[in-house]
Amino acid sequence: MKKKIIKLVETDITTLSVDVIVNAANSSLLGGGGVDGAIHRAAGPELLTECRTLNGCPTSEAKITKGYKLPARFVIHTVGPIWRGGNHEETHLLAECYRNTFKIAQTQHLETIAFPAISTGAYGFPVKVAAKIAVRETMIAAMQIPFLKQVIFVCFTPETREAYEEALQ
Ligand code: AR6
Repeated sequence: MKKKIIKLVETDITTLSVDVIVNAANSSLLGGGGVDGAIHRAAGPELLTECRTLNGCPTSEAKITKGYKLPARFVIHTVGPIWRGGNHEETHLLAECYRNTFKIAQTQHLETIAFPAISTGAYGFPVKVAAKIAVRETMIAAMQIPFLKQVIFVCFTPETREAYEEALQ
């Protein structure tokens, strides 16, 4: 059953030894607060140096870099939508973040991937809606990518964990 590849963990995403961790970045790709800040701190300054060569990233798209000092081999940086009430294509744009991230993972043959709850912090996206999108897009990706072994959803708050548990039911 494909659902089995999904795992929920409550930890700092920068501690995970997976093929790739996903960064909830902003369109500059030059760092910020939240999970973005934590990833840049843990990866070290070489990550910022590589990010500077990427010329930013539009909302809903994704770009890959090396992981540098992280235990993860790579980082896929994606830019989630800012929640503006729900009538500005937010759900579509967030789904695209997951799709574009999985596209890169497939091209690079990455088998284990860890996601933060993209857009649900500083960008204000309701976590219950976001968790449903994350789970739905992961189930679709799991059917399309035969070598995908594990998708970890990092639940940094108890509310986030509850939202993912509900979405998985
Ligand atoms: N590990 C895992 N999850 C984390 C960590 C961590 N170390 N730290 C925070 N979270 P946010 P956004 C969770 O705000 O909403 C940045 O400044 C957090 O609890 O990091 O997409 C960027 O540069 C929440 O559940 O990302 C952008 O400007 C989730 O990660 C902007 O924030 C996402 O919260 C992006 O906002």
